[in-house]
Amino acid sequence: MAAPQGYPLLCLENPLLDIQARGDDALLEKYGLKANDAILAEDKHMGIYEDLLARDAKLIPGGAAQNTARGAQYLLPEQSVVYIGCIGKDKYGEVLKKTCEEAGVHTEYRIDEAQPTGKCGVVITGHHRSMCTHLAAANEYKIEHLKQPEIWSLVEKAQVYYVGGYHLTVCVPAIIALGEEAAAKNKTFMLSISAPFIAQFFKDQLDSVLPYTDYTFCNETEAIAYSEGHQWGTEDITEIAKKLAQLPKKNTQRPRVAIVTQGTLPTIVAIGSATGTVEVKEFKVREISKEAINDTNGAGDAFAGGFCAGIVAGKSLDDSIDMGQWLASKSIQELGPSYPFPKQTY
Ligand code: 26A
Repeated sequence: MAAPQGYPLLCLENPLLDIQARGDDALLEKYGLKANDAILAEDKHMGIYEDLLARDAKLIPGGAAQNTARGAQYLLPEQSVVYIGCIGKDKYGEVLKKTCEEAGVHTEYRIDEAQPTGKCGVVITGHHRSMCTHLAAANEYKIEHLKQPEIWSLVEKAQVYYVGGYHLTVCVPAIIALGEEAAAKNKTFMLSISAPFIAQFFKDQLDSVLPYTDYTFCNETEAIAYSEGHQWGTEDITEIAKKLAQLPKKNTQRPRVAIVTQGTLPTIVAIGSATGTVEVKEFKVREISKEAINDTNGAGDAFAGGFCAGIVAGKSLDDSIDMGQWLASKSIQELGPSYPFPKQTY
């Protein structure tokens, strides 16, 4: 049962189960994968899940924004986060639901009768990860599901929206509906670009939702992919962050903030203003020793989770960035996009 008062943070995207194992160059080559990438699976990739399972793969709850939702709830009081997406009627779907419940995230999954729960094959080589996603049921989320009265009332009760850019491959109208709601009522709308292929191949979809964003997240490779796709003629991360902050904006009552993470390099934050000026800030990451790193899969999602928690809790921009960096440093010491248990406090 949904809490009658609703949840301040609402996250939308693709619920996936990660099938993660260590791989090697031969496995990457077999499926034509880059060491560090995220793609949508085509027919030729479908064997990868069996191959990963044969390599003693771990089944880990994933889906980028679902990881962010669990991360934000980790730092917030009970009943702060609701997550929306579509799963199948199967064991993998049950696992996702249970993991969210244990993390205190309320889920409003649509359950598709025909398609299985989506999965993401994750090939780990060193500190790289290559992700190959078969969306299946996750691809079946439609605007009419979001507009169902019991779901839409949760949308209305939320104050902050976080959408994973991966959902641009699934249901743009749902993202726009959240953006419109946020803009109309001066609530906060955040979106992560999620992967270079979103900036390259879902460019128009991305550009149709960016005007709604109060906070735009990306990492350095996504920033460069966006710049290339828009012929900005620069690979300078600070320049790109500034331009992202200055893109047209629907809700002019809030400045646009563009946040670019760059692994262990400082996070670049560009803050736009109504007058067209942009302020840039840099934040060092919380460094941990190489030996303490387990895997970096989900680091960006964890960062966004900590940041969202800060914003929902009414913290300053600087404090929210620090909460993101704290949670990211915790997550990379775990296997996959997970958080320490028992709970550590910020
Ligand atoms: C549509 N695609 C490609 C995806 C994803 C995705 N989440 C949603 N949609 N491809 C990979 N992921 C998730 O990213 C997390 C790491 O940042 C993986 O499930 C993984 O948990």
